[in-house]
Amino acid sequence: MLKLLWIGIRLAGLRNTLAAVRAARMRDRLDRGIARPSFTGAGTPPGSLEEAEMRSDGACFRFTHRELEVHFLAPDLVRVTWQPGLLPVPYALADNNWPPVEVKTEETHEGWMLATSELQVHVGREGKLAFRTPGGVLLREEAPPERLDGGWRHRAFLRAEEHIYGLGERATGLNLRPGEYRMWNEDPQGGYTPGHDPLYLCIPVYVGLHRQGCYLVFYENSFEARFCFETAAEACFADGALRYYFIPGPLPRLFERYSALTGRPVFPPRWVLGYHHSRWGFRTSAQIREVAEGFRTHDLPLSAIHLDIDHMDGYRVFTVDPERFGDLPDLAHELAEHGVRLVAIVDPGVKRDPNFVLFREGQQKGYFCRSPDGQTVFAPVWPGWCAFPDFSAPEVRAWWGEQYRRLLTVGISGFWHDMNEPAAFMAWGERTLPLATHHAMEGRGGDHREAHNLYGLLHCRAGYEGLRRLQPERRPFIFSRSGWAGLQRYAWSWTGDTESSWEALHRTVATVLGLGLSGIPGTGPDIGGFAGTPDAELYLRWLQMATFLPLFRTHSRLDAPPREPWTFGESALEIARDYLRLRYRLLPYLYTTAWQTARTGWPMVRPLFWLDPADEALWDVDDAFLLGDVLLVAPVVQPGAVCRRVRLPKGRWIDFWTDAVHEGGKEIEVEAPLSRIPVFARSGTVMPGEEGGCLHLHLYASTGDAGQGILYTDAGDGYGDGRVDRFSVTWEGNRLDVTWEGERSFPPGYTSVQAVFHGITCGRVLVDGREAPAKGEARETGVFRLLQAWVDPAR
Ligand code: MIG
Repeated sequence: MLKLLWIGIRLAGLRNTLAAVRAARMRDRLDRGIARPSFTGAGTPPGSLEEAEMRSDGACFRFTHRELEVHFLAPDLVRVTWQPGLLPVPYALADNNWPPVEVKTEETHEGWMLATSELQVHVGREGKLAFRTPGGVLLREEAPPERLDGGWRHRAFLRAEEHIYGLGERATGLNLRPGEYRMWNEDPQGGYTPGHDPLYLCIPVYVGLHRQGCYLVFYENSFEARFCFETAAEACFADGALRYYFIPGPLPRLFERYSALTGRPVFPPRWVLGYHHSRWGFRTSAQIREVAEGFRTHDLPLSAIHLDIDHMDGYRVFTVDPERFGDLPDLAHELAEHGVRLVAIVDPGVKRDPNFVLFREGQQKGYFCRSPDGQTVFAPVWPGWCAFPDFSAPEVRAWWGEQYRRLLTVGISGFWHDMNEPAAFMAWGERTLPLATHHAMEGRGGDHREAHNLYGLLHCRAGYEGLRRLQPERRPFIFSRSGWAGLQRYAWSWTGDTESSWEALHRTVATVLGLGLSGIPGTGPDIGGFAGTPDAELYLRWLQMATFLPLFRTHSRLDAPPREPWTFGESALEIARDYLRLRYRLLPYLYTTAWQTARTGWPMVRPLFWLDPADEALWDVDDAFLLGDVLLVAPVVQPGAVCRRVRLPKGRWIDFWTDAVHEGGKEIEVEAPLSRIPVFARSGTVMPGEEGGCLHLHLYASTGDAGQGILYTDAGDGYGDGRVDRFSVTWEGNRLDVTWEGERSFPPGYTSVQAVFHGITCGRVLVDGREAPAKGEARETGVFRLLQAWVDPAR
């Protein structure tokens, strides 16, 4: 406690610490009448089914004490609504016109059955629900929901072997069962250790995986909730209607559906996939110049430098300190010449300062959140006392979105949304706005109990929509600390204030995978950990892992020593350089994967069981992941380790470094000296890479393994046409055939093509019937229709 206070004072300053005491007192006064949900005690069941009314897309059922609506949006997507209770404002949902669904209804022994071509929903006479496949296989069975004082308790039976994944951002293991979790976006302030719950980005969505199949459940209810997975899955909500969606597997289909419902992920501009360098504490533009120059002199590629709160004028959002960053437009220009962008932080709190235009305007127009008596709610954050825009009003979102213009005009290219849980300094209790705070909720009205978990989502929506209007020819890049279901439509995220420890490095894998399985595909950690000082080994292991994650960014806390790649000594610098360069060689593959994600909702980073859900040995793997369709990455998460064991899914896997071929479906041990992170490529794939304007087609194909590859290219930004090149790998005896379907010209940005063979040694190689010249291990091929390679039996 004392230690926390000390960290608070050191980071936030004495004035803010004192303000935090006053703020907590005021909050306590405002919230006096509001009971905290306890989620315990007996609830009341729905009673008995009294009336059933069939409708075109489902049915309505009246129970003694409740109403139930079952509504199919698609044959494999059903919405269930238990009332009474306030219906949600559909912030989580994408705009969709679902075509009518053919639903067969039938009265049964137990109650009613509603069936589509993909799913059966059974409704029992006491309010039990069961979800089955068309063949009758039971996917999930639910007890009648219980009504708690204003809220709900919802229980589903879990199979003995059933695993649970999701719930947004969690610092616990990959499989959430057994465990208890809170839904309440929270800033752990200063740093969090593995096991901490909740974190910044909670989403009431999870995937259940068992021997009969898998499914996804999404509760569209933003009130505080508690989830518990023991023998049963229990979800308790503090208020609102009990509305949820059920989607049956398999996994890829399930994420296509979920992202059709809540929106496809954004496709960021290509530069976002490069390396980002950040630190809390870059205090002047001179310092930024120096860092950028350091990257150049040390021959390290760099795509973006981030400006934390230090760049602002007294922490006033959307401003730039005239003394320390007065030449920001020049700086942006200089950096742009070297291909480096600037990203600036945007906190939602607006400093209470009558001389600050944004504050005055917000006050005049009534755009800030208010208490029930109509007073603006203030709470301390970095700038001191702040007011908080009510993003649940469209006119406030429009106004906020307009403000990004100020940053665009000084040369900022990307936006970093922090503190949007929303977080506030409170000496005790919840570190956010008072629960009594009023929110517009699109005119319907609501309080902070309902709006809290939506705040980050709507902050990002305001930013995204503003940027779309301000520069319609560009794809916005926002990454956000908080959010809710649907955040993926507007932003990426990062995993917040991780501690600098081996355990936190390990946990990050599960956190990133869990976010992907919650529909948030673009994320990554602060390389090296936010709070603390990694040694060279921990830093390098973290960097190696993040090379294969969507967001590749180093960042650290104000009190951490500099963490530029050259601060760890010469040999560490060399290794770091190799990985930074590797990242850029992988860009075509990363970009294609991000594009695929934007179309399908599949996570960019996937758990190993994605490839073989029947292999139960993969269900708990939380120290390895798949990146896209080709790569399997097994980071080293132990100090001093020079080798590690890796469980490979079925099929053959080709070592990324040595080209050694491994039989999958079992565990292997591989070398992992400090310079090497174990990585494997799935045999029977084509992975696009690049170097110096040359497109590299990495053919990972051990004899007999067939499959596909894909390459997406476009201008790298904007909404113009893109081009898709598809590759397929087949075998005729010992002849490998690769066909290329796409346009008959070089993809934009490339002037030559090389094929690189992995897992086989080829003798003769014909490209559209002509001998292809060897270029080291590779072959110069140009654009081709058909490549034929004969495996050299002598080698
Ligand atoms: O209360 O802007 O997670 O990345 O450096 C801390 C300062 C506020 C928290 C973010 C962190 C950022 C820091 N912010």
